[in-house]
Amino acid sequence: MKLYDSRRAPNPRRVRWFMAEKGIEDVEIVEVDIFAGQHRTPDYLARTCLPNVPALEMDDGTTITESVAICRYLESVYPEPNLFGVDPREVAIIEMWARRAEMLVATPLMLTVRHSHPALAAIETQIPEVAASNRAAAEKGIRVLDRRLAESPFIAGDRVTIADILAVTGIDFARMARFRPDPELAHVKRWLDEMNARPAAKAGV
Ligand SMILES: N[C@@H](CCC(=O)N[C@@H](CS)C(=O)NCC(=O)O)C(=O)O
Repeated sequence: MKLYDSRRAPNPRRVRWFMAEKGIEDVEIVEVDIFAGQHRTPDYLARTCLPNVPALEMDDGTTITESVAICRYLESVYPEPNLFGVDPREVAIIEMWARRAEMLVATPLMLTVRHSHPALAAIETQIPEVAASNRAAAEKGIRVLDRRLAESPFIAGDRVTIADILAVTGIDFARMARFRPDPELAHVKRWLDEMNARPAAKAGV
């Protein structure tokens, strides 16, 4: 298998972190320079349909994009350690928190960076108001996480799951917009320190 990756981009980092948690080492990493437009070549688009990284090319040549779909596929091929849930109840809880992590925190933070960082003007028509409104939305979303983390060691329960990976990679990327969670959110701080101390946090960064 091949992972089409872009080292500094947050969505590919989700997959690298996920693979590191599972100890997956037999996926070839292919670096795609999105600032040079390598994800927009006819060859790349013929395989992915969308100009996005990450993309995973399976052994039979089937190629998928969408970081969470890629992680789900990898979970099927490499089931341990489990990061998506082991029974219907847990699968539903992890899915709920993964969607919240993505919609309330990670996506708003990515849009904050895309619409404010000078380097990203190369790939985005930047609108300052979009950056500001998404920053405010993410601040609210992180408060939701803080309430959850007051009662739970990790976002979806008592172990690391895909939900934690989605949230932490989004928050980390937002450093590019000088965004840090309010330090008074003690539960988020405790969780971030634990997540960033994991060996998988260093996967490909
Ligand atoms: N929903 C997709 C988003 C993928 C995405 O937006 N990737 C960014 C990098 S983080 C990208 O390919 N950007 C290239 C561009 O916007 O031209 C996923 O989860 O993989």
